[in-house]
Amino acid sequence: MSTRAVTLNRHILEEERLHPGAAGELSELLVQLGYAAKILAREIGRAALVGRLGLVGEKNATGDSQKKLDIFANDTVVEAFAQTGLVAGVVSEELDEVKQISCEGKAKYILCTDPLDGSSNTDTNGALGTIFGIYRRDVSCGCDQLGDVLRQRATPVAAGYVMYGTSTLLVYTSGHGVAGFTLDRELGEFLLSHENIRCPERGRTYSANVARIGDWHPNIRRFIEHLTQTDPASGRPYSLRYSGALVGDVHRSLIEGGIYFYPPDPSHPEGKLRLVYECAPLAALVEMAGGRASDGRQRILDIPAENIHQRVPLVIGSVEDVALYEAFLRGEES
Ligand code: FDP
Repeated sequence: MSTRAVTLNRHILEEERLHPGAAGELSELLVQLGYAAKILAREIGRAALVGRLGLVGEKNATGDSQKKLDIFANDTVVEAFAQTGLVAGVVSEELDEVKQISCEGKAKYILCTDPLDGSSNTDTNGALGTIFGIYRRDVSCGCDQLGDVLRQRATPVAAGYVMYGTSTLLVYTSGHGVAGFTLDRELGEFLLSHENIRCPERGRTYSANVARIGDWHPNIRRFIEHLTQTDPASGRPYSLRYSGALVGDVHRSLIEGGIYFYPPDPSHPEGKLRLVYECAPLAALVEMAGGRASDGRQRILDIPAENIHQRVPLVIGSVEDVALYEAFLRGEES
């Protein structure tokens, strides 16, 4: 291993130097995220050996059954950020309300997180993730963490995900492109492995739970028929790839191109995925890499949050593939 390898912490510091007046606070939060990710990678890896698989017997804020790993992941991420004193509140898939942490002026940030994305995969050794968006709050509004979250519509100051798959990968943006870091377990360091990630303009795969196709808008069914028709000149048919973890499927689309979508259906009339801590952070990251994210009609990052667990439809990935989905949904293609 060469000492020329760029560690996550060095990369964070180098980005901080791009802002001469920066106080290093965002850097501190990103370092903590890296630390939490290492703990989670270790515990997910040995969960089957230490009795940490399976259900707790409770439902979380959005009605999903909670797994032991959900709770562990939530506690780990919340503690890692709370320790810094820089975070006023945390919104998490696993918490009913905004977790209030501090009202001090120093606490300039709000963390929105799905600490364990794809938790239906825990007991089958499938891909899992942690999604995060760090937002700057309006400290002049006093101690109003809920208001701070609901006022957020702009791009987070930093966003990304950790993917616990065949390796552990941390991918983030803080407004200077998108970079990915692979965990070297022996060194205990995340090392830069994916520099300046750009999402290809088109892909050859689609990710969706097509078991629900009968419940989707007929124009979405037409879109799938289009993707699966054979037309070598335009790269069709697209292959279906669906991991059951949003992070895993978005990661594939980010690296190789392609599209992930979760449309509304009768069981999820507003869509299934959560705006504030799943869709918006991933949208910010994918857009920074040159991709696109919408609810099929409008940009995810333009949708106002009405409540912290709000659900929206999500279409995300390569710019041309997402634009084509939107055109089909509008009925402009058939
Ligand atoms: P999960 O419920 O297992 O946490 O975040 C929600 C999510 O997983 C996504 O990661 C995933 O893409 C989707 O839901 C899977 O939903 P379906 O089982 O309905 O396909």
